[in-house]
Order: sequence, then C-alpha cells, then structure tokens
Amino acid sequence: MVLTLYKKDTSPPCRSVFMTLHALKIPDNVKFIDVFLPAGEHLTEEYLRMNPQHTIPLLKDNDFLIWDSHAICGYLVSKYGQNDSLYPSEPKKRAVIDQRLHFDSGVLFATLRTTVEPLLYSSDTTFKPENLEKLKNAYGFMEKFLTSKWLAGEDVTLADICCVSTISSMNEILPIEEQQFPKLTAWLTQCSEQDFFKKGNAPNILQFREMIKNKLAEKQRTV
Ligand SMILES: N[C@@H](CCC(=O)N[C@@H](CS)C(=O)NCC(=O)O)C(=O)O
Repeated sequence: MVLTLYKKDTSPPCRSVFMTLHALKIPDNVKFIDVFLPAGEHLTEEYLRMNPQHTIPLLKDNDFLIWDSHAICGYLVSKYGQNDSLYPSEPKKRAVIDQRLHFDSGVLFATLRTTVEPLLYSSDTTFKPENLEKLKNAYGFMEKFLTSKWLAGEDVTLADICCVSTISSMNEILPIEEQQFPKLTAWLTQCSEQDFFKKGNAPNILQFREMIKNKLAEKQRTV
C-alpha cells in the first residue's frame, strides 16, 4: 500500500481523514505532504492536475486520486478496513451515515468556512454575529439527530468521525453550551475519549485554536 495524503493539520476535513487512518490503524502506511494554502500551493499547475477543485485533503493511492474528505474516508474503509463497521454496506445504515456526511459537507463545514474565512483571509476583525447564529442553529440540528449512542446508531461510524472534526472546530469559535445542547456535549466528550480522536484530532485542534487566537489578536491590534 503506497498512500500519499496532501493535507494541512488545522483543516477539519483533513482531520477527518487523519482520524479514519487511525481508526483503521494504517497511518504508518501514508506519506503526508503539507499544502500551504496562503502561499497558493494548492493552485499550482501540478496540484490542479491532480485536483482541479484545488481542495485539501487529496489522497493518492498509487495512480488513483480522490478528493473530498467524505469520499476519501469511505474509500479507505472500503479498501483497507478489516470490516465495514465504520461504513456499513447495509442500505439503511449506510443511508443514515450518508445523510450525516452530506450534512457535514453542506451545513456544518459550509457554516464553519463562512464564519472563519473572512477572519483568516479578508479584512474582518472578528466573527460576524449572524454567522455565530448559524453555528448555533447547526448545534440545534445535531442535538436533534443524536437519538442513539452514536450519531448514526449504536456503533461509531464515519458519521461521528467526519462530523466531530467540524463540530470540535466550531466549539473553538462558539463553545457548545451544555445546558442548551446536552446530547451534543455528551457526544463530543464521548468522541474525544476515542483513541482515533486523541491521535488524529486533539493535537491539531490545539493548532486550530492557536491559529484563531493569533489571528483575532493580530486583527484587533490593527483596529
Ligand atoms: N468538502 C471538502 C472541503 C475541503 C475544503 O474546502 N478544504 C479547504 C481547507 S479546510 C480548502 O482546500 N480550501 C482551499 C480551496 O478551496 O481552494 C472536503 O470535505 O474535503
């Protein structure tokens, strides 16, 4: 197995892939390549040839290229998992997981990106209140989805891995209030106790926290 992952440690979608690699116990089989977005390393001709959408993460498995964290995680489980427990092929179980994965792409990550990018890459000096309200709405959806032990049933799946990388990042921007979102709080704690989270997410969440803290301080100094 010769896998190459183009990534950035603070990126939530990249962290979903790191966690999946740890859950599958195959991180040692991967060559990790850092892509520095502010320098435009994702916009070079070479990178665009591999991923015309110029996003990270991007996985290369010999001559097979696949991007989008959800697609990458599904591929890794199907190709390298000892079993399909993280992404069961049983149609109803898979449909519920897929719903959560699309929710992560379309709602959670989209909301996070809209909230954070103006601070990181344009002139905003803080988070917009209307975007923080969107984060809270997203927490409300998660609270309603959490009707079982894990996000898509009684077992941990890719739904938990992909959503927790985004939710744990959102939590750095708008801390989740336990009283208002008790199930979401308990789920986040439960996820954070898992080995894959400790190895694939926790250290990078600290980096994400520092990045946001430094950016806010830098922007506040200029106002
Ligand atoms: N839905 C994608 C989102 C990937 C994404 O937007 N990644 C960001 C970094 S967190 C990125 O590559 N930004 C650079 C760009 O879009 O040009 C996934 O899950 O992989």
